Amino acid sequence: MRTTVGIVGAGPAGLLLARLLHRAGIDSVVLESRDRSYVEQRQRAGILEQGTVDVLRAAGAGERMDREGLRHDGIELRYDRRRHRVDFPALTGGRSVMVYAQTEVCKDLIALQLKEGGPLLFEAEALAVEGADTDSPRVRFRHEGRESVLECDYVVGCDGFWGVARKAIPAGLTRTFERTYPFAWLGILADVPPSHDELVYARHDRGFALLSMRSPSVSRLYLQVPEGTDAEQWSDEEIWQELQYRFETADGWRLERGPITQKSVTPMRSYVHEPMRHGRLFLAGDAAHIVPPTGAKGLNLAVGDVVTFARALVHLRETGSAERLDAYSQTCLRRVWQAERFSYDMTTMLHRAPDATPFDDGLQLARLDRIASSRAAATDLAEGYTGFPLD
Ligand code: RFL
Ligand code: PHB
Repeated sequence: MRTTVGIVGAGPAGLLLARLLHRAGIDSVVLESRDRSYVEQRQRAGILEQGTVDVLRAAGAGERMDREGLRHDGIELRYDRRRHRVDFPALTGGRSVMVYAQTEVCKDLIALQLKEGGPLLFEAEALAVEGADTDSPRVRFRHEGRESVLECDYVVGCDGFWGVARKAIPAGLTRTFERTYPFAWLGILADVPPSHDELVYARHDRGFALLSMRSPSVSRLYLQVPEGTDAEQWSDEEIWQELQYRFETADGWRLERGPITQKSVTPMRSYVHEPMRHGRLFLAGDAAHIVPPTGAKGLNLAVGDVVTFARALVHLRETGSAERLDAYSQTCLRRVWQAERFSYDMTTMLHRAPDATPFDDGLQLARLDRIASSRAAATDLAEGYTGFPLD
C-alpha cells in the first residue's frame, strides 16, 4: 500500500488533515485503531474557536455545524457568589466561539471522508513509524488480523497522547516539558436544558465547576475532584448538590437537575514535545501537546497544527519551496506555547489546589476582580479564549 501522506489516528486532527489534503488534490490514507462508533461517541471537547469554525466551513465541513452549533458571544465568571460576563465580540473586534461537540465534528468529517475522500481504515492499529529520516517513511500496522506496511512520502502522527508516532523520534533529539495537577475533572452529561445560556466558569473554595452544554436540551457539567477519583464514588445526588454549592450566587440563580446519562473523570496535564517534526514525520494535536481543558484549547490546537501542515505541503507543491514545511515545528510551537500559557492561567486562576493557602485564595480573587474591573485584563482573556490567529 502506498500514499503521499500516511495519517495515523482519526481524531479531529487526522480527520481534518485528510479532508484538507483531499480538497488540495493530495492523496492520503488514515489508519485508526478503534472502531467507527467508538471514535464518534468519545465525549470530549465542546468549544470551537472562531478560527476553527472558519477552517471547517472552508473545508466544506461546516454545514451541520452552522445549523446545529450554538454561537456564543461570551462566558460568565463566577466567584464569591458574584457573576461577571466577559463579552467576546465587544472586546475582540467581533470574535466569538461555537458550541459544537467534538463528537459531531468527527461524525461530519468521517461521513465526508468515506463519501469523497481517500481510504479511512478503522480497527487498523499502527504498530510503528519507520524510516522517518529517509525519503520513504513507512507505517507498520495491523488490520483484519494481518500486518501490513503503508509506504508514504510523509507521515503525520495524529494518534493522540498515547500513540506510537512520537516514539519514532530518537529520545536524544527531543525535549519534553510537563506539568501534572493534583486534581481532575469529573464530567457528566445530563438530559436537562442548560441552566444558563452561556458557559459558566466558577471558582469556589470547594473547588472549580464548569457549566457547559451539548444542545438546548443536554447539559455538560464538570466538577474539580481530587486526582485519582473514581467516577462511581459520586452518586448523582452528590454531584448535583456539589454543583449547586459551587455555582451558587447571591442573586438566587438556580441549577436545574435532570437524569445523568454519562459520568467520567479526566486527569489534568500540561505537556509539550519538541520538536514536532523529525525528517518526514510530523506530529499534530495531542500527539505533540496536551493542555488542561480549562481553556478549551486542545481540539483547536490540533486544528491549527494540521492547517499549518496542509498549507506547507501545498506551498511546496506550488512553489517547490520546502521552507514552510521546514518551519512546521517552529510555527506550531509558537501557537502551542501561547495556548499552554492561557490554559495554565485559566486553570490556576479557577482551581483550588489541595495545599492552597489563604494568600493563594486572595490572589485568585484579585485576578478575577481585575478581569471584572479592567477592560485590558478582560480583553486579554477574551483574545485568548476566542483563539490566536492561524499562520
Ligand atoms: P485524539 O482525539 O486523541 O485522536 C487520536 C486518535 O488516534 C487513535 N490512535 C491510533 N490509531 C492508529 N494506531 C495507533 N497506534 C493509535 N493510537 C491512537 C485514537 O484512537 C484516536 O482516535 O487526538 P487529536 O486528533 O489530536 O485531537 C485532540 C483532541 O481530541 C483533544 O485535544 C480535545 O478533546 C481536548 N479537549 C478540549 N479541546 C478543546 O479545544 N475544547 C474543549 O472544550 C475541550 N474540552 C477536551 C475537553 C478534552 C477532554 N478530555 C476527555 C481529555 C474536555 C475534556 C473532558
Ligand atoms: C465542554 O463543553 O466539554 C467544555 C467546554 C469548555 C471547556 C472544557 C470543556 O473549557
